[in-house]
Amino acid sequence: STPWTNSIPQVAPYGQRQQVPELSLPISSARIRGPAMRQPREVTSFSYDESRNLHFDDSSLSYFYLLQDDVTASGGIDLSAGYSVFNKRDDTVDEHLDGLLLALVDLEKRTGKKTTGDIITWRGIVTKLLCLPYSMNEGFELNAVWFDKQLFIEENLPYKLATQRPPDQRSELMSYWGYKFEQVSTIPKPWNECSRQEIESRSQNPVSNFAQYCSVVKTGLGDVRMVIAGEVDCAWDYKPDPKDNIDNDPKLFDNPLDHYVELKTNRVIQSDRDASAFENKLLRVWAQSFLLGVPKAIIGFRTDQGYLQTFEEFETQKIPGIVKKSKYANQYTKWDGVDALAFLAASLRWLKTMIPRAEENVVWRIRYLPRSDYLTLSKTDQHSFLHTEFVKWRSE
Ligand code: 0WD
Ligand code: CA
Repeated sequence: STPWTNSIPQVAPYGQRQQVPELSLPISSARIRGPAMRQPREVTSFSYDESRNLHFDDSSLSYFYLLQDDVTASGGIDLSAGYSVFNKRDDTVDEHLDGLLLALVDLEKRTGKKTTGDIITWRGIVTKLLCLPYSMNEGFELNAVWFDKQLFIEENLPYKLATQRPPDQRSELMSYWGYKFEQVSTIPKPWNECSRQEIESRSQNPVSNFAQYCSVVKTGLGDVRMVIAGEVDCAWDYKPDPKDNIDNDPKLFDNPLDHYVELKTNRVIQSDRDASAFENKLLRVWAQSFLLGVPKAIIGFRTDQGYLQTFEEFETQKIPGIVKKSKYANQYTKWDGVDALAFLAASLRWLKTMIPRAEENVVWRIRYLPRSDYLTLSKTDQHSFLHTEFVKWRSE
């Protein structure tokens, strides 16, 4: 393996530094070997409805329902159907960490306990760090703030909006195919609670991406504990009722995370090049599912014209091995899950130690410039992005 894998970055705890610390972390040498990922545990969940209102329940959770025969018999399902009536959320609206923080207020009011963890953020942010050693063409900016002895991290949306190239018609359509696939492969209630009518008409309504179901999990890597929230596309069968889990015997525990599924679409694989592109894409699929403890991804394969041809299940834990053994991806593009996790461990520890925890409510900017060798950190004069209701609750 590579020479840097055993080198631990020289990051002294902030308080021990006399000089202004060099606030940068080298991507290619920052590796902490071996810290174990804690098994994620769901602490709560919440839903956005069709009007983007929040509910602290599972109302927007969907359930997988798609038969291979339905896909094959029709000669492929047209994923462009209904594109002209797509109800698309305006993603230039900055929601910060609002949904997650309000769900924590709800949880903490119910249980009377503060949710512990060093870092609180969206799963998508952690995915970016986990994939960074193999996604060095994509820049990003994050904002971070210490509050109530916890480090909150969000995406710096203005940077994203200013740097993303305006989507062309083709990529808009392709992203619609992803949402359409979610619609044709899910039903709003578990199968045994759905009428035939509900099942058969599931793809009749206009597609919308307003409604979302999110799971909030506690997890951790090395000595950094995290609370992360991420969107879960659907449950495979059902979600266990917490009331059925009051028995504290771990052997009897029906873990809600075990039932979750990530949905994705990909072009049908017809060449070695397609296979290698797919294996690169599996990095993100693995990363986002792994972080939340989602055991299964279902990939819908579609033609270049957007016709769904087939779908296939991938076990999250088997994805790194599939890519490692494959002959398609070459040694330069091949990713390694262990190395990606080693970088994540180093970067989380770096953030936790380098952002001065005594300075609460000061916003720090974390930057990765495309193709650069470093993650960097700088102080801003912005005010905290945390929802006022959360701040008020935690200040009581
Ligand atoms: O940096 C992020 N991840 C952001 C997340 C930036 C701004 C907003 N959000 C919100 C999302 O709207 C959602 O409410 O955070 C919540 C959960 O996000 P996540 O699970 O952390 O997001 P990520 O892991 O990046 O993406 C998961 C899915 C995507 O599906 P695919 O299969 O393409 O990975 O969440 C959706 C998207 O469908 N998604 C969004 N939908 C609308 N607007 C957005 C967005 N800004 N970000 C992710
Ligand atoms: Ca998805």
